[in-house]
Amino acid sequence: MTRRTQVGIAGAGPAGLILSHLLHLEGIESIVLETHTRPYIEERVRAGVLEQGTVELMVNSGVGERLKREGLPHRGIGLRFAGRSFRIDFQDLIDRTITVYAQQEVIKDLLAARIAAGGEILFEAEVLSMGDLESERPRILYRQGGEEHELVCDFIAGCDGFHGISRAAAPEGALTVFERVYPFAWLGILAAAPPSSEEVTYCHTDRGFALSSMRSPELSRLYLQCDPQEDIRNWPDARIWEELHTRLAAVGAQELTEGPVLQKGITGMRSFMIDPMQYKRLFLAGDAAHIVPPTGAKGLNLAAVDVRVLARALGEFYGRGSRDLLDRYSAICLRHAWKVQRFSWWMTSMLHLFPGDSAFDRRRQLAELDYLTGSRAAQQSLAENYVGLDVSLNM
Ligand code: RFL
Ligand code: PHB
Repeated sequence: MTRRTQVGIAGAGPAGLILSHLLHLEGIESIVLETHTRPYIEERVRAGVLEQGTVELMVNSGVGERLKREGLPHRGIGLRFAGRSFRIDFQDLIDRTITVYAQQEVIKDLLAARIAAGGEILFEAEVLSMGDLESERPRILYRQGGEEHELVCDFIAGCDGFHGISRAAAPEGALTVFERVYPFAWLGILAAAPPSSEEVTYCHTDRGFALSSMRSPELSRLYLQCDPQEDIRNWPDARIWEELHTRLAAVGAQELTEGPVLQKGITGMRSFMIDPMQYKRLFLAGDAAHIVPPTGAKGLNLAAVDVRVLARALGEFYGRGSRDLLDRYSAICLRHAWKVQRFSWWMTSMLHLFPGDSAFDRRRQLAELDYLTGSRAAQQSLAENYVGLDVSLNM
């Protein structure tokens, strides 16, 4: 079967769904193709920290009701090192805040809004390839229900994440890749236990990095730095809790509360960028275009920025016939994404134990943390990056 739409979107992650929603508000039609089922993507545990700009985007576009009710506004983060605890108070430093709200809840809210508005999200529809990208009618070949189908569009948005196929649809050599793979991973758990810190808390220790976060007053999200080759079977729950107790310990810190582990997994860490984020009528957004290490809590927020720019550019194209913003899409997004990449790399390198680190390297990290917690200027710099930098449309 051949179908037709204005914008064909590969992937129903945050990038694809926010884009489809914003396009609908601009009166532009789209079809989203998602390889997984709806329950699968609604339960996938991932990010949890929303920048103020992401919250405003959800609220101002009419999908922020539950987020406003159930999201946990946080006015800062915690930092622990050398056995001591510190707070970075964003509200006090820059008068802005972040919100803890699980990525899968963002997905549920967007899906519900799209489906209520008659939007087309095709589940278990796997994108196989893309073609005719140089023409005015690019096409997506996908498989659904055991059969191959074609979607003919004006534009394609590649929102299919890091392991998707859309990046590879651009010809060899069209996109330059910039990459750094880190020599560690995060072992993450979701536990039915009240959070052990009031705010998202980053810990630098001699045994490696740890992070205490949360999803709700009853659910903790905790991470431990581990070897990227680590086998999760080597980490029974008791060992995870013991290691968390050791790494999260600090003077005056709240006691870690244990509870049943509901989910656990290991995620490798990398920085990855492509330039440009566009090939002809294919526009790449979110993790399909860039990956940041999770230490800055940026991935979802970066995806939201990309598609906000893309929706506006497509709005100008269909509304006024102007290609100007579409032509600048990649430059605008990359300028922002590189700053976010820099911040995520900085947080990662300040807080993790790198294999082969010398005593000098460790002392330098501690001096950096000491400087940060002692300088309002340094804290302000962290705060404005963590809460989210403004995006300039002027290039
Ligand atoms: P996604 O979410 O990966 O969505 C891509 C979608 O495309 C589908 N897909 C296909 N569909 C059809 N055909 C194909 N051939 C397809 N191939 C793939 C996939 O099934 C999927 O539904 O990408 P998107 O939309 O760009 O969103 C990016 C975010 O999901 C990601 O950056 C964040 O989760 C990263 N991240 C965090 N970001 C934050 O902003 N704050 C955080 O606190 C945060 N913590 C995290 C994170 C990511 C983590 N993991 C597991 C990678 C913590 C972790 C542990
Ligand atoms: C999370 O709550 O999952 C989380 C918080 C902060 C990060 C990464 C992940 O930097």
